[in-house]
Amino acid sequence: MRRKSSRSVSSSRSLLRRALVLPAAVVVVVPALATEAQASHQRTVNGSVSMRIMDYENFGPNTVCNRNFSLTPVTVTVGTSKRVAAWSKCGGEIRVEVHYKLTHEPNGVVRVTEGIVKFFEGDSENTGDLDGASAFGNMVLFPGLSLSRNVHVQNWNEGQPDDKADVRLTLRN
Ligand SMILES: [Ca+2]
Ligand SMILES: [Ca+2]
Ligand SMILES: [Ca+2]
Repeated sequence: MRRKSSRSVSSSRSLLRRALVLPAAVVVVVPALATEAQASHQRTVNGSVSMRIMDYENFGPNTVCNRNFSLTPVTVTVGTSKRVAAWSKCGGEIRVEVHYKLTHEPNGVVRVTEGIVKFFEGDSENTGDLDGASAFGNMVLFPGLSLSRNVHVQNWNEGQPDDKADVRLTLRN
């Protein structure tokens, strides 16, 4: 049942695929060149965060919080950037924040820069007492690609190693 016309369609699609450096799965869902051009000026980044946070307690066992959540999808227009922040709280005294900047570069690439995880510990979960921070390396998200970063932070400021968090950030363009 193969026809010559279907073969030529698939070969032009593979040219397009090479030109845009897109994986096949993405190209297949795009029905026409007009839509392709339209889609290329905006990219949406999805993602998720998982955190394992420990709150040191003077008496009794330390509190451990396992948090897993999806990030609100962020759409970025080509040539522009958006800053993103997400956080979780634990044990009445700790707040862990993840910050980064998304920049939509040409060819659908989204670059993740200025990534940092901040560890706050104090009188409440809303404390401004920043006791530790870890920067994470830039991520280059090609269209259709997912990348993850694992980041450790702890209470370096007050020398309490049982106040800590292990954060995994996953982003998909
Ligand atoms: Ca504590
Ligand atoms: Ca506590
Ligand atoms: Ca503190």
